[in-house]
Parts: sequence; structure tokens; C-alpha cells
Amino acid sequence: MRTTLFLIIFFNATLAVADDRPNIIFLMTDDQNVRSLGCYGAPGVKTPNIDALAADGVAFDRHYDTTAICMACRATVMTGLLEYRHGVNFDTGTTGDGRMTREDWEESYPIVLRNAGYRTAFAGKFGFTIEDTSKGDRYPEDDFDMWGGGPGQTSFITAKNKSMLQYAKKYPHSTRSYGAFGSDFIRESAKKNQPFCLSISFKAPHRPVQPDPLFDDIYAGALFPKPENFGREHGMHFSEQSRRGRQYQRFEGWHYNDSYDEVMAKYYQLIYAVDVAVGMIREAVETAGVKHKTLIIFTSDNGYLCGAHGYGSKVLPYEESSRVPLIIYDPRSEKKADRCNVATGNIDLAATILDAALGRPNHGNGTSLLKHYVNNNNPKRDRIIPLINVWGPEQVFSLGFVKGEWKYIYWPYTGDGMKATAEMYNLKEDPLELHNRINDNAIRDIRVQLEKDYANLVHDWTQHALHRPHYKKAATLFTPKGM
Ligand SMILES: [Ca+2]
Repeated sequence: MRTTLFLIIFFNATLAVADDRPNIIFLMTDDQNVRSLGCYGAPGVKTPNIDALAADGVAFDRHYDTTAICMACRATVMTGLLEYRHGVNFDTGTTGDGRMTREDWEESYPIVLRNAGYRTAFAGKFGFTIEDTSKGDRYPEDDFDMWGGGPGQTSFITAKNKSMLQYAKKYPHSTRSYGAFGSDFIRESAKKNQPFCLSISFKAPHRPVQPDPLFDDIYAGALFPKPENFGREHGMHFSEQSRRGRQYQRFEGWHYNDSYDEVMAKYYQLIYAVDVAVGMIREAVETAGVKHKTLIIFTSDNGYLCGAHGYGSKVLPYEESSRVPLIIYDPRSEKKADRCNVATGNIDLAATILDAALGRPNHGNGTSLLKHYVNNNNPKRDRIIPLINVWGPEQVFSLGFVKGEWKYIYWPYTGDGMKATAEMYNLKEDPLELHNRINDNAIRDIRVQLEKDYANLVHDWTQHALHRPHYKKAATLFTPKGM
């Protein structure tokens, strides 16, 4: 008996000393575009802590959310699967909410890491439910060691977020409450000498427009220059289909047209609080003595159009909506450069996390981005990053992709007198997407190649989509006649 006890103590002590696997901190905002961070060149925007993270790590300049909307993106981030593979979106569940299958959830990065001995935590907007036949659909609060997550959109009022009540008095606005939650988890985990994975999904800067009043002075009276592609006159070359969703109405409905500075000041104020929370978390990492072995990843679930081309909100496959910030800081590695210009996708994030923790560089549809940290000169130029929308009115359903310097978008809807159509942009020469090259005969060969790539993507969809009617129907819709 005494020998057994001794062996158990010895074994546990050995494990505690030997486990030098890195910690992971994954931070995700909601509806944050690239033009909202100082480190991405946003004029007049104050984000000192996130800028410092980018200076310490690598900022990715061509990172895309393969579905530019909350729920589907969150399911992709967790699993590394494209939307048609995980089948999670607002329209795809039996109750109006998308549900992830139990099998896919078992392969999500938090579950894989917890099974591998990591201490795990989640706080913020979770964004989808897990299929569980015994209990009905569920949020996975029992699958984490510490849970500050919530259903639906969660609230900016901390007191309304049940799992975050203990932070409500000191941090009445939810954004900084997540900084406090993260700091507590980091401190507790470091004491236990167990590797940890902290995932925080901030509600900010998602609407409603309720920034923390503590920061009301930050942008008082500030003016912000508009991007060169701002306004309706720079969207005339886009498909008619793209104008049939609420994104088109929101240019005026959300007052980008007549109150741009005021609207953007509120948006940036929401992000300023995120920056403060990031500072809290980095300070906790430093004081807990784990800075040398703690990776930090910062990104957003989709971008935000903010008046570009005369549109508001997200969902559409254009740059402001689908391209988002991504910063990776890996203190274990010597970075090669401050920026990475390789096209990457949110399908790659689970693989990146599992690569760092367990040495598994491929997961779902994604591949680890850590290779770009130490060498940013190895782009796989043939790689396709899909851009999917099968949410909202069918008129705005689109399927496209980024490949090398090109973006290709197919709009299948043919009702209301519209014809199916496609768009093509050279993102290197035309990053603001001002010139649709689809009818440019000088580059006909490129168009033919991109059409072949598109056909392959539709073929993959047909072969591998989750068996839900929504995705079967979409595959038919996306198949151009004659393919
Ligand atoms: Ca979002």
C-alpha cells in the first residue's frame, strides 16, 4: 500500500515537473474589421496593447473568415472545418439555431486539449449549441474547467451574464469583465503547474452600440478619414445580388452615409475596451511567470463593412467583411518578420493551436500557421481559402475563394430578372476591390483556371457536406449550368 502511494506521488510529481507544454490564449472579437487597429494602419485609432502584441508577434495581412458571420465562423474556429462540413448556421438547426454534431465537438480544439491534460476555460459569446440527444441541445459549460460563457448574444451588462456575475460589481461593462476572468484563470492555472488553454470571445464591437462609459472621452469629437472605396459610387460594379440583403440598406440605416465620424467613434470605443482587456490579460501572463511559454492568438469572427462600397454589416465576401485581423505571438520562436502576407483562413486556427500544444499541424480543413512564424516565404500559392455565404435571403448566397493574389466570387441567384454572375479581383493590384476583372479578355486564362478551381470547390461541397438539407440545396444552387 505504502509503495503504491509512493509511486502515485512520484508519478504525479514527475508529470508536474515534466509538463512543459505551452499555454494557449485565444482571443476573438465579434465584428471587428482590419481598419480598426493601429497595427493595421487604421488612422486615428488607439489600440496600444493590441499593437504591442503585434509588435511582439506576427500580424497576418491576408487572413479570412471562410464564413463571415458569427455562428458559422465560431463553429469553424473550434473545429477547423468549413461551414458545409460542420453544418452550423442560423438556418440549419431544427429550432432556428445551428447545432454542432457531438462527433465534431469531440474533435474541437478545447476538447482535444482537455483530453490531453490541458486545463481549459471559455468566456463570452459561445455562439452555437452542441447536439445532445439525452438532454436536448446544450452549451458545453461542463466541458471546461472554468466557464464564463453565455447563450445567444450575451450582454454588455455583466450583471446579465449569469456565469460572469462575480465580476459584475467591479466591471459592470462586460468587456473588461472578460479581462478579469482571463487574468484569474491564468493565475490559478500557473499555480497548478498545468498547461492551460484560455478562450475568450468578446461581445465587442458587435451591436448594440453600448460602449463602456468609462472610455467616453477617448474619441470625443474625433474625425476619421474614410477609406477610398467608401460610398455607393464605389459599389456599382458589384453584383445586383449583393444589393438584395440588409447589408445594402445598412449603409444608410446605420448612418455611415451621414454620421460617419460619430458611428465610427462608438465602434472604436467598443474596441478600445477590448484593448484594455488584452492589456489585463498580458499583465496577468507576465506576473504569473508564464510569459515565456504562453502563445497568444488574437482575431475576429468576421469583419465589418462600415460604409465601404456603400454597404454596412458583414456576411458579404468582400474584403472589409471577410478579411480580419490575426495576430499570433509565440514567445518560444524567433520570428522571421513582423508581418505575414500569405492568405490564411479561420480553418487554420484549431490546427495552429493543436500544433503548438501537441505537435499536430493538421486538423479538419486547416493547417498550422506556426510555419509562417519562423518563415514567411513559403506560400502555397495553389491553396484556396473558400468564402461562403448561405445565410439570409437566397439572393445574397455566394460562394467564392481567395487564391494567390486573386479573389473569385460566384452569385448563383437567378430570380427577379437577375442572371447568375461572377466577380474577379486582383487583390495585389486592387486591394480595395474597385475593378471587377471578370470580363477582361487579357486575363482570360486566369479566369478559366479560377472557374476550374470553383468547380472543384463545388465538387468538394457535394462530396463532403454534412447531411443537412440546407447544404444539399446550396450545393445545387452553387453548381453553374454545364458544370
Ligand atoms: Ca460576428
